[in-house]
Amino acid sequence: MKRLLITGASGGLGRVASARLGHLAEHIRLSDVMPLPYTPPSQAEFVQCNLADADGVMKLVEGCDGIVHLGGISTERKFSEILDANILGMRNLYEAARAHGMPRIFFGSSNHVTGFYPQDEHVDLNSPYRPDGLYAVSKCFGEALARFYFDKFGQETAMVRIGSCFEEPTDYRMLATWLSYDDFVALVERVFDVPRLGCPVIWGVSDNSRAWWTNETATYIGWKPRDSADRWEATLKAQGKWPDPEHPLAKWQGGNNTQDPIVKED
Ligand code: NAI
Ligand code: 15L
Repeated sequence: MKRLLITGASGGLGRVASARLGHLAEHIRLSDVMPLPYTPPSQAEFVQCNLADADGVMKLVEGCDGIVHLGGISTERKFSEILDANILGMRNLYEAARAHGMPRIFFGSSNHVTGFYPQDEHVDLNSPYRPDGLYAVSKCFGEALARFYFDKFGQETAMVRIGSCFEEPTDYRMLATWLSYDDFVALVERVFDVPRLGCPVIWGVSDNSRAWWTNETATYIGWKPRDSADRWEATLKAQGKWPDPEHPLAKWQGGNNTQDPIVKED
């Protein structure tokens, strides 16, 4: 690719993407509503932009051949914030992509779109949404929007339902949901390498024995996670991080998010 856009570049995963995806394009355009909290790699430029600003997003996407879309609200917050970043922001991004040659998109969706499934239930790609909060509802909207732009215009998107992508698993639930940084990077590489992507849903999860999700309909992507949360099981047990079976961390796939209150507007 000539130019890859990474949104949400100031966030946790954006930082990983900025540091490790430079080889995918000659130029990297990083963007976020907040300033970058680190020095960008040498071939990268930074454009500060609010995803809710349609004109700003239109300019941001111009000249890009691929987009790793990580920007947005990533936890339960006031609906007005979610609306701006995750709903208007997605609409603005897809309209800009449509105007600028439909660059392929990696969309950072979330496992919370099915957070209200119990942990003993297998969820596959045909299972109905059971979002566990308004943040999760906004990701359902994002997936529906991406699907619509594919069916109507042929816009390709990988809708990646990321599990828990952090340095290491830190609680019982993450033994099932963890996605290592290496596996995340390898998945982004495959999304931009595969000749025909289409618009698949992919569970972004490492090869954890306790995982609840499988990717049998997206094997053509050629992504095989190599890491596993299994080796943290003994440590977490020894640290006493083993919840009662009725605790949300052990009961619901969405864990503690199922208990979040609706956040009041000011
Ligand atoms: P994060 O919260 O650390 O980063 C998100 C970034 O988006 C922040 O830097 C924030 O300033 C920016 N942002 C928020 N509102 C914006 C707006 N209106 N305009 C422009 N930028 C805005 O989140 P993280 O962990 O890096 O996640 C990245 C993406 O992946 C998010 O969309 C999140 O929902 C999704 N995801 C992440 C998971 C994880 O385990 N890290 C799990 C599931 C989904
Ligand atoms: C998400 O969707 C969030 O963005 C992230 O902060 C974690 O809470 C993650 O899911 C998770 O389920 O662990």
